[in-house]
Amino acid sequence: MSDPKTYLNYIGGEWVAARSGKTFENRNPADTRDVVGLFPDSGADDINDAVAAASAAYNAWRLTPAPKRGEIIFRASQILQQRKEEYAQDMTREMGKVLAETRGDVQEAIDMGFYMAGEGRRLHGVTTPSELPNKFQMSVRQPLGVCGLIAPWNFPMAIPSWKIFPALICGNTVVIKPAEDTPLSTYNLVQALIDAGLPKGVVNIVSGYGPSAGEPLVIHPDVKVVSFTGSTEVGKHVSKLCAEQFKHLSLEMGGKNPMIVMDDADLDLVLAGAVWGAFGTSGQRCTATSRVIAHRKIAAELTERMQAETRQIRVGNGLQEGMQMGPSINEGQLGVVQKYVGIGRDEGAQLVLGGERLSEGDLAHGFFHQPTIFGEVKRTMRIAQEEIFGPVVSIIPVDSLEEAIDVANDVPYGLSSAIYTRNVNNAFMAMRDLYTGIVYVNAPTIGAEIHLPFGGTKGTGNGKREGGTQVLDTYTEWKSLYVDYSGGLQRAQIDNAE
Ligand code: UN1
Repeated sequence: MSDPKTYLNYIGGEWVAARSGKTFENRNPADTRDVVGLFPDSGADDINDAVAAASAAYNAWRLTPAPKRGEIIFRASQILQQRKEEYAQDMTREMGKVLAETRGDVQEAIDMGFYMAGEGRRLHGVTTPSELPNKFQMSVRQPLGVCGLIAPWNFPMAIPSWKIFPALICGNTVVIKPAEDTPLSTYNLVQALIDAGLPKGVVNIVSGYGPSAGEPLVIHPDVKVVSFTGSTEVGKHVSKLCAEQFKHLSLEMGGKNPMIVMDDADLDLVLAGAVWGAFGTSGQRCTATSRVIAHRKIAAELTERMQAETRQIRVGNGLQEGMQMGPSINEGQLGVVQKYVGIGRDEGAQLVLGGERLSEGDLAHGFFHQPTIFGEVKRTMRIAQEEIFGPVVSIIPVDSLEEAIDVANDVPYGLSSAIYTRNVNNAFMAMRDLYTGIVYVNAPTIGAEIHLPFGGTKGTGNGKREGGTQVLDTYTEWKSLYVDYSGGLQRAQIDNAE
């Protein structure tokens, strides 16, 4: 294989190495002999440079009319459409998920771009009557300044787009630190913006690790907004750092997403949804279906059919057409999966399928693990409570809808949930009582669309949402404007009181 390409940080419109000169390797998790590229191993100095560039660019960008900002984002989405296949290939190479999924990831960024471009002609505020005569009032959204964005590796282009596009349309400037496992896809996203005519300094990329590059970004006093997607443990740390300076903070963290299957469900439909929800992206989605809460009347049949169906999944290098599941992202994550398989066995859950690393032939060069099903899982077991972020699903038998909802809610997370039933009353009961940010009926827990709010309750988030128009609240502050054209002093609450 040829020498890997060396990538640079993008600061103030210039491509520059980390000041330390250090780099790190981005390797293909399906074949670690393949080095995707060398990326800057940046530190606080590089972050300071990038924040200074973003600060310098802020005023002109803030004053650029929002529809014009939207046109640049629109063009970036068109460019992404043209490069979709190339960028999907890059993403599979650095992240491991199969091509059908990385095409979907690029598509999600395209969708987000077109959606946010349109927001440039909306960004609605509210006008409302005054309690006083000859007085006008309204509220408008104002940008905050420099946004520090920290992205995860599982959706290497989609999730950066959920952060960058809304930040920009609102008139903010950006410093983004991509995940160290998947920086190339963020570079590709930013390249599309550059080619679309984004002014220098408006978006800056600094690659590196969390403690050395992420933390200096979070604590920089000129960074007014922080948006973080990653683990609950790191999110808690980020939250404490931001609290010191009262920063706007959006957190998207873990999940332990349940799929309830009632005894009246269409089991063919359940099967397709459960296998996709659990093993799509090798289970490495915050939205992955990690618990199937099955009515006891159909639990045994469902377990048997899931085992047969899951056995058919073709696991391998996602660049090969026809593969359905790729590797874990890195050795550490594979280790987590193996650890939880051990915990599940020790806890007395029934290992129905899988449970081993895959290492025949070329698979030995990647971090592949068998799709794994545990049956007869009890709600309190660690494999039913803790996020695994790998191809492991637990089937938990229950006796009623009430018990199913109770089990579903009895975890520290609340991102996504699903119910399969043909009974409309069950469906509405679940939509009301499942305490998650997203609920699906007769569809798996994955597959959110960008124009509805995305986020979760409890340990999943801090009440913020990405997607939908709700994301704009992270990247703006409200300003209320009162215009008194009466020509006299009018005292609110006093002059018009009875
Ligand atoms: C994530 O798992 O981190 O809803 C994001 C979904 C995708 C996004 C997932 N659209 O599964």
